[in-house]
Amino acid sequence: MLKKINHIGLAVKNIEASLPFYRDALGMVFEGTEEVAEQKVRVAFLAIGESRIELLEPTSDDSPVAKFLDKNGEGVHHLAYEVEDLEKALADLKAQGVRLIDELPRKGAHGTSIAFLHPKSTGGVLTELCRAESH
Ligand code: CMX
Repeated sequence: MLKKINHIGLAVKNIEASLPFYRDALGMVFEGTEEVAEQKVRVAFLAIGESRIELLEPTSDDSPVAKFLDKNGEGVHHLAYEVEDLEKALADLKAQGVRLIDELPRKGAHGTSIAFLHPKSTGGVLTELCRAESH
């Protein structure tokens, strides 16, 4: 069902303040920023080899990422796996009793479709499934 890890999401207070570490000190390739208005976040992608990290910055005080930062501070927010067929993956997981946050895919960054699984079913790790490109 899974193709690979697509990205690891890290919650940060401010993308610009976080970039010098990831882009300059670690030397990851900065691929730009994008606002995902529907989820009240601005994201930045940084690539290293096949892997990427996604910095998530809240765009308002009621953003879910703002709530995460209040509760936990900066740190790992979610793990995103890439799947070929997102609807089928969600149906299969639901049939196996996995609790879904999103029953239907929604819009992620870079034109992706994404859906989150509930941390209660994943050992506390917020897990995203994504389909890489819009078909
Ligand atoms: N890690 C672990 N647990 C988390 C969590 C996290 N990052 N975020 C939320 N939870 C827990 C909550 O504590 C809550 O637990 P309880 O049910 O025990 O209280 C549960 O998950 C549900 O959280 P919620 O906030 O009550 O549920 P919502 O449906 O309102 O929102 C979610 C869930 C995950 C969508 C939202 O919290 C969130 O993080 N949204 C931003 C998602 C994001 O990163 N978007 C950018 C994606 C861009 C891309 O990747 O393409």
